[in-house]
Amino acid sequence: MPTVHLLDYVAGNIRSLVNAIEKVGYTVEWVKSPEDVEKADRLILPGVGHFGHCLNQLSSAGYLPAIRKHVQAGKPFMGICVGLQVLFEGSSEAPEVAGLGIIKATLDRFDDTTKSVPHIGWNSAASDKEFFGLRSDSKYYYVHSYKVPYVKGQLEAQGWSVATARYGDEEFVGAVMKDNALITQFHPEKSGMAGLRVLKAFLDGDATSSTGGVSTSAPVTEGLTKRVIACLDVRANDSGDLVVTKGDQYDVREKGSGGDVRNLGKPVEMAKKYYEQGADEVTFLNITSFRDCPVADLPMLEVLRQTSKTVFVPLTIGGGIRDTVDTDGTKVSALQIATMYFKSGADKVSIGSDAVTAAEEYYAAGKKLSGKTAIEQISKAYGNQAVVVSVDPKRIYVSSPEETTHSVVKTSTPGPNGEGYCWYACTIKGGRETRDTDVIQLTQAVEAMGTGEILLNCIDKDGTNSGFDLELIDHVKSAITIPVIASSGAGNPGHFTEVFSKTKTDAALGAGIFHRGEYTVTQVKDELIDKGFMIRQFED
Ligand code: 1PR
Repeated sequence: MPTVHLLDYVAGNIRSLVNAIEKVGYTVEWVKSPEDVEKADRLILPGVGHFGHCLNQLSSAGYLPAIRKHVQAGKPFMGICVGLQVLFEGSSEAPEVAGLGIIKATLDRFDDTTKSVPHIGWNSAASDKEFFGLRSDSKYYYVHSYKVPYVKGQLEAQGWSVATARYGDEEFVGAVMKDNALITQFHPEKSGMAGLRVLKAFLDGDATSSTGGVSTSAPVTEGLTKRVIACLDVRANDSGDLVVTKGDQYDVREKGSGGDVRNLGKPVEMAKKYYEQGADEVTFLNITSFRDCPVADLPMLEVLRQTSKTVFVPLTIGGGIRDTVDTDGTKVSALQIATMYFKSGADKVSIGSDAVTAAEEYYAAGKKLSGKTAIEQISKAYGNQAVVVSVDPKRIYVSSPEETTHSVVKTSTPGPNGEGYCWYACTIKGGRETRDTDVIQLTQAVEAMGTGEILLNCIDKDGTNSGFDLELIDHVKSAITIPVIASSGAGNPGHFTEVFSKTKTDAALGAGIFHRGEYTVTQVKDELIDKGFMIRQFED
């Protein structure tokens, strides 16, 4: 098999890129020193995380001159995400750090006054000239807070062809190419078939690859799509097998005393099924901690390794991401656990209970960041986009706002005694312990710590098939700027339409609706398309 050189400077989920490269018929040779770059024919520089951190890493290992030489010699080069950004002159993310300056332009942050930042999800890379298999009617997976603003003619004057995307009222650079170089802000390895096509065209050296996409003069609807996410709660059942399960208000046992853990299927197979139905992301929540197992043997690591071979959209893993002690007594940090998951194919980790504890400590310290929380450490090492906080709130009803110091919502579904207000209490340990911290306190604290996204469950709604808690979603959306994934209660495609039309949620997640075979992800997306939402369509 032909080879490609991959420069890994600890940039997060490199496994998916390797899987994607192998899927399109190439093998990876690792670049271990600047001399290896000189030997490389095709070179890929992946990247997630912080612009300054990335450049400092590359600089201290002596890679920058070798990369510059490779690109300027016109040899095949692909930069992905921060691997794109380093080719520019600089970024407001780290004004003191200079980029390679091969492309004369700088990056700045998306404006978050009118939209969620980071920009996470599926967007276009549209161009009046197709290159490297890019199609103006395809959608690609982006995750970043800083972008190269598109200024018509600026990069073209330097000889680059440009594909752009639009987020709110900002148009930015999605990909550029010149000769044998293709650099993309999006992640081809996470962009389903559309991304694999781009990767293959680059590796084949097929810069003018014609894909049969839309004629370039066709109108293209640009913008971020609404994401539909499939969530798999995974645990060992009573016979010790790893199964996908699903609770009603977090109770995963069949009704009746001594009921078995509900077994709805096998995690790897189900993830593949949802990917092929068009799920924009797949989330695994490990709802037992597999306490008796050494950390390095966590069953979810193998689930991720297997899943990432066939599922080319982002994978999130949650459950048990916290500092812990291994079975042999060794201390293992949350960052080390997250690293194992990233190396196994996860793109994001989702933190539940530990985030609540961290938020409580943050307020107790007078809103001072300690730098020591799992959220801060993981986001510093892998970027904000790699950290999701999974919130498990439940309603506490009150008759008037004065009855509590917490942020309340005036509710249209009053409490059991006719109470007209409620606040949302955070829970930990899978909903078993309720804390005196509300959902606004929690989400604002974890946003300050560097969380990239909120997975907003709702225990009252979980498994009820009665629709999302719109009041909860509005409440949280109005308090933070990072994206929110609405979760809990989806029972039919109309519930997805409802949550996207009545709230500003960035994504919506379903579990039971898909596992019980009531509806497919495709049916949900068809309904959304029918109602006029911009949605990524699955490409074979
Ligand atoms: O606290 O960091 O170890 O994380 C534990 C994680 O496991 C948390 O994300 C928590 O939400 C999840 N979890 C713990 N216990 C349960 C349980 O069900 N007994 N699952 C549980 C929560 C996840 C929801 C569900 C939606 C949609 N379920 O995301 O998928 O409610 O369901 P629906 O569409 O069927 O209504 P830590």
